[in-house]
Amino acid sequence: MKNPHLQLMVHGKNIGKSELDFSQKSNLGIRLDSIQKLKNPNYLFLNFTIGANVKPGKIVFSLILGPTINIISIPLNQPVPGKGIKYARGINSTDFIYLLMPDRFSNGDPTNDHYANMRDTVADRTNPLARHGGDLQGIINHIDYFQQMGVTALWLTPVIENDMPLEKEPNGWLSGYHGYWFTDHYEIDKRFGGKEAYLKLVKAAHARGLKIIQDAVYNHIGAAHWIMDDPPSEDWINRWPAYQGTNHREQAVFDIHGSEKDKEVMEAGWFVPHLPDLNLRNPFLATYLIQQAIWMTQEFQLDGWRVDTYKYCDPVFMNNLNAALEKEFPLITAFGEATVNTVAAGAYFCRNNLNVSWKSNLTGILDFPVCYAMLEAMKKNHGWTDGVNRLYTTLAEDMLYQNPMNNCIFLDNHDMDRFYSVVGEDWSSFKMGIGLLLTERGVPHLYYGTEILMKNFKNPSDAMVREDFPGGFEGDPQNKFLPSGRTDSENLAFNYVSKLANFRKTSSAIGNGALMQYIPSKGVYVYFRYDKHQTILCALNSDTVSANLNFEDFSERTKGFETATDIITGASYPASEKMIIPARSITILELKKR
Ligand SMILES: [Ca+2]
Ligand SMILES: [Ca+2]
Repeated sequence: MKNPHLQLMVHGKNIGKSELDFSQKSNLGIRLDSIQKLKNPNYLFLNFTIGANVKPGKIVFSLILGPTINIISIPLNQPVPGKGIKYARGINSTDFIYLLMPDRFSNGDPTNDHYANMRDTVADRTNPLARHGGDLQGIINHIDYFQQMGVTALWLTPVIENDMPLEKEPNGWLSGYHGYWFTDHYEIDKRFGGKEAYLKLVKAAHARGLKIIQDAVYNHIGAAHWIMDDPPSEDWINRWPAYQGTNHREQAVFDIHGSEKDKEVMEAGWFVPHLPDLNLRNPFLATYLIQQAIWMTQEFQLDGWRVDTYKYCDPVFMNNLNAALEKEFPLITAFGEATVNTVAAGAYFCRNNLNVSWKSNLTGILDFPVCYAMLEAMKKNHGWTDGVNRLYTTLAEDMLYQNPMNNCIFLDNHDMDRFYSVVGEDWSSFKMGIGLLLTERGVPHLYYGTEILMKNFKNPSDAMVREDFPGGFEGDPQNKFLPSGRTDSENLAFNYVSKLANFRKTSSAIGNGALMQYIPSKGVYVYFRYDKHQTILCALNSDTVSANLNFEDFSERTKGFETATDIITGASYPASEKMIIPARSITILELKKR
């Protein structure tokens, strides 16, 4: 590894009082730099330097405590070949991401649905808030489906162990089916199939050209995390005299007029009472998490990261983590979940062109401002800054990002009302949304089920937008993975997504080209994606009357082209004439010189 340092945290009753013997011959080339002890006698931190010529093998040492001798042996594996570049390839704007929740997608192995020795022993599909039994084998079983759809990367909600109890709360049940409540950072949840199934999934996905994005949470842990039973020191957790929730106001982090108090509450206040907030300024904890991220990336040959609750994390820690990953894996990317309403706020949390005292080094963000703007383009009448003009004005502020192409764009996710419901189950709006998603700048992600018109609002709870994929579970009356199991309109939706996504896969202009957008006129928004090989014209008519598209109005980009081919229908039009863009539609054309 490029970083030769390794910190081992040893945990055991009074282990901090033991004597260390590190004289074993197998440790040749491994230097023990220091031993650190804390007030809590149950921990010992050992700092090693792994010499450049050390052979794969083991780090072996003994801890002698009275009459007891503990011999500890830590495997030191050969690094994965490829110098951190042949794998960990990163996610970029040529990719099309499919976001899914393993518990809700497909149950490929009913033998792992529940374990008697875990806190939550329930797998019950009749309870929307309980675990349902979906797993990694279920995902492996549907790689064909992703490929048909034109997906190039899978983002799974977290796969780390969530050994949290199923609890009855006044507002319903609480269970860790979604994966965001870690209880052991070094375990893959065995109800998903454990490490073996995860390795199998990565291997199967890579063999078919699909990348894997892991979902990380650094802001908090589940209250049942093993560290909570015996914290190395009290300050691993942000503690308050009485419960203090975060204020959720990202402004408090960057506001030049803001107070330290508000900032402290934002970053160190808890997300909810059952998720202890991690003190990422503690150097031992920071090293623990950074080493875990490096280990995961290599062990499972991950391609990219998505980071949950990014804006609530200590920014210095996040920069150190991003830099440490990039040092080992130069192509790796991460996009942070920063739920913000403005471009300036989004830019603050990733690589930006802002003149600010602290600069983030994050590759990109989940682009909420563009998401909200795309939804408004379909839902709201156009006004000076409303409707489709909001999308135009939002993208016009891309100057604040170092590279807006690194941002991830989307129509909904597991924390939002489902897109098809948001647009009133309107087929025209659906096509406009998918058309925008797959042609606008950035890395698009689709939330599972959108392609088969899954719907719902988050009422009464998030579980309503996290329903099981029909056909993913034994005994499902329909199998919507197959055309025969889908209704006509579901097939139309799937085929529309698939057609555009597969076109996008081969389109250099959409994958890597520039964006040029024109000021919308009467609700018609025309933009181009282009590079020296290809020019794509997109015309979104958000109005309720049809409009004329005159190619000459956009001569900066249309000059020299003779035909325009609709990439959905295949029909060609002369680029010398006007074209009709029907009301409430998007037309996507490839311009050609005959
Ligand atoms: Ca299962
Ligand atoms: Ca926090």
